[in-house]
Formats: sequence, C-alpha cells, structure tokens
Amino acid sequence: MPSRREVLRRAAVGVAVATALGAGALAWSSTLLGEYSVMSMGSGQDGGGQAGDGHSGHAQHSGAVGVAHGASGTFATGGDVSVTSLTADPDRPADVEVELTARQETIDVPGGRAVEGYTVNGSSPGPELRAQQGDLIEVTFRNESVTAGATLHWHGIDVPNAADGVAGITQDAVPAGGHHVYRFVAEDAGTYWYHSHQVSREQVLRGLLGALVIDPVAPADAAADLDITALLHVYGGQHTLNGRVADERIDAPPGSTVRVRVINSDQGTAAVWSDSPFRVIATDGRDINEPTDLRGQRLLIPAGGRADVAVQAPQHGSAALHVGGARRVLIGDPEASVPSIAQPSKSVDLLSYGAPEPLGFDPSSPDRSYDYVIARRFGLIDGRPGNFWTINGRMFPDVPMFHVAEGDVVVMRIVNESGEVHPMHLHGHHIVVLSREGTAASGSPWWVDSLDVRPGESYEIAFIADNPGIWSDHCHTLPHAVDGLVAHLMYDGVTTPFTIHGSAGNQPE
Ligand SMILES: [Cu+2]
Repeated sequence: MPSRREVLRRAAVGVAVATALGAGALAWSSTLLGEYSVMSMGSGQDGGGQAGDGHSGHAQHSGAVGVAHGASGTFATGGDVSVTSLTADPDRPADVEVELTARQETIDVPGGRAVEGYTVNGSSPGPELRAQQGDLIEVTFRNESVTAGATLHWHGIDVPNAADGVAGITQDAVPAGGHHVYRFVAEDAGTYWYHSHQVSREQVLRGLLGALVIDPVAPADAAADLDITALLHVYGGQHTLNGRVADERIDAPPGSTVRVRVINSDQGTAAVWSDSPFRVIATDGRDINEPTDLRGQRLLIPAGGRADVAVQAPQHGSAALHVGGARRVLIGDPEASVPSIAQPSKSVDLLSYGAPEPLGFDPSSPDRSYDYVIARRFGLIDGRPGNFWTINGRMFPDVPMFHVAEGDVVVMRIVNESGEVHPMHLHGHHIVVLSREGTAASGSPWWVDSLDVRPGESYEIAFIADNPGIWSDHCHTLPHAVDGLVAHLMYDGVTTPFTIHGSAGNQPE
C-alpha cells in the first residue's frame, strides 16, 4: 500500500511526464528532466513477439503515457510487483555476513601518491569478498561520509532485483549516516566485482569498489594450484594493480598453474598478454569450454569485464603476465628479473576460442527481438548541450524500453554506428554471443555481462529473461552512460517506487 506521500509523488511525476509528452516526444530532449521514474522513459517496445520477424517492424508504442502508474496499457502488466519485493528468501539465514563501510576520504595509493576519493572499509579497492557457490551473502552497507549518497551494485552477479543497487531504480541512494542491507544467493561461481551505482561516473572512478569471487562447490578440472586476483584501476592517472602502483609477484613452484582473475574496473578496454603461453579459462564469471594455449596474442577485457587466465610457472625464472598495459603479474621465482615484452597486435577472438557446447536454451526462435543501435548526434539532455549518444535514433530519456515477460528468450542486435567502442553491460542477466557481423560463434559459448562493441561492429546476442525486475542496460564507460547511453529492460508487471532526481538525490550514472 503506497503511503500518501508516495501517491502524491507518483501523481506529480505523472503530470510532469504528461506535460513533456504533450509537447511531443522531442520535448524530452530539450527540457529539464526534473524528477522522473525510469518507467516513464522512452518509447516502449515489445520486441516483435514472434519468431521469424527478423528485426524489422518492431511495434512502437507511445508507451510513456500514463506510465507513472506502472506501464503503458499497451502492455500486459498483470498487476504491480514492486522491485522491493524481488528479494532472496527473507527467511533463509545468511551463510556469509559482511559489513562494508564507505567513506569519502584520501586514498593511500602504495607506490604512488595519495588521491581524494572513496574507500570501502578504509581502503580502495575495498576488501575482496569471497564466498562459495550457493551461499546466501548478506552485506550491510554503511555510508559513513559520502555526501552524494552511495550504493553497492554486484557487477556480473545475477542478484534478485531488489539487491541490484541502482539508485533511483532498485533503491534510494544511502545517505551519509545511513545503511542498507543487500541479500543475494551467489548462484554462479566466478569472478565479479562490486561498485557504487550512485553518481557512478564519479564514485567508481574514485575508488568505491572491490573484488568479489565465488568459488565453485566442486572445483573444475582446470583448478589451479594458486588463485589470485588482479584488479586494475587508475587513480588520478596512476595505473594500479590491487590498489598498488607496483607489479604483483607470485611465488609459484616451476610447473604450477596460477589462475589470475583479472578485473577491469576502469573506463576503457584492458589488454592482457604474456611471454609464456596462457589460457583464457573464464570470461565474466563463466567457464570457457576446452580453452587452448595462446601465444603471441593479447586478450582484450572490456571496461567492467573480467577474465580468468591460467598461466604456468616456468622451469626457470618468472612468467610475466602483462595486465592493462602498465602493470604485470610475475609468476614463478620471486627473485627473477623479468623483461617486459611489447603488446602483440593480434587479439584473441573469443567468437571462435574453445570448443562448442550446448547453450541450454534455443535462441533460434526468440520470443522477443530487439535492436540496440548506438549512434551520436548534437542535442540537449537535461538542458545541457552536447554531442550525445543515441539508441535506435533516440536521445535519452526517449530511448527504447525493452519489455520482456519472465521466461522469454530474447535476442538483441547491438550495432555501433557511433565511432567509439562501448562496453555494453546488462544487469541481472548473462548474455551469450550468437554472432558478430553475421559470422556465427563457433567456439566455446561466449557468455558475458560486459561486451565491447567496437565502431562499425554489430553483434547478435541472446539471453533468457529469468530474473524479473527493472534492469539497466548501459555502457560501462561511465561518462558515456552519463551522456545518455542507458536503456532498460523491464519485465511485465514490475514497478519501482523509486525516482531519479527526487528528494533522495538519486543519480545512478
Ligand atoms: Cu560507451
């Protein structure tokens, strides 16, 4: 039952939306946004509904009218399910309990100079969280002093929507002095990370983040002798590895295998390469089937993405795994001096790497087919002029709303006509790459939550809509998200009571 205040607020949003629409959809891009709900964004689409309709003729609905109450009447909403009710089992006790406290303060950067930013439990990166697959993780997040408010988003973990941590969609930003409890079951093993999703451009850039690793219940055959994390981040121009301006040295006996979990928490693509053969054993928390040794090639990891790489310690000296261009993980004899090697120009193509195996679902006759065409043009967003990103020819917030129903198989064609690379990140789901430029994937299923789409490229991806909620689908070069490269996936019948730019000061990007 919404409170009286809530009802009034919703009504106010409805009026604001209706006013903007009354002046035509373009009015969105030339007026100040004020407070709004993501449910009111853009033109609703239903994805064509049937197999075989290709990508043309997507139904275009003037879906924004009246959406302050949930969704356009065009869509079967089946009643209101608030995002706040989409939680882990509230009666299940936690297996792992963690307290994380964010502060706005000076970050000590060992090996470099201190910078102003944000810490979690006193450092940046914050503590690495580690749990086992199937654990219910309960994190009590306290904001001690982040004046703009803060949240935690669990990047790559398909959490219940209420735990997604996006200010203005799944919660209000936690104000300084406040706290918020996140609960989710870590269903999938793998390498993930957490970061604020409030003013994320600023807060992620300045360190409100950390690593999160879920260990499998039964270690796979590829289990390594040693397992280390290599989190990349740039603090005020200083390239760090696990928060330090230094290489990591791993004392590993000759012939032993080291699993290096590379986490790219930066704003651009990171390259990984080595003078020794290495294997890519997982991308974005999903194992690669039958990975093979790579020599003389680099692996590119999108902003926000992760890759687990296996490297064998050599018989003599140390293997050097270059991560992110400026830092290295040195594996073997910790006393050995190791020369740097130049970055190879040839990139591993994950479209054909490893061996095929069943996807577990059939994307050949999807329930929904959507386009996500990225381009760019001059205009105004929230009264601010600029050369902004567009999605399917429309500028934020008049961008598409991708409607789905639980159980749908969804295919999306992502096309980049904008001239810059975009690491596209869908919350709450893992997507599998079907094809690039019409060339079908032929290697291991390439599962990702963060996918670099380079200029001129087009990808066809697929996923199962199996996690109800309202989910952001945005570029993880966060300044691009600020400039409008954000759309949403909305499940029929799901609503949010939260708003952006309201009294809670929510600014997810
Ligand atoms: Cu981008």
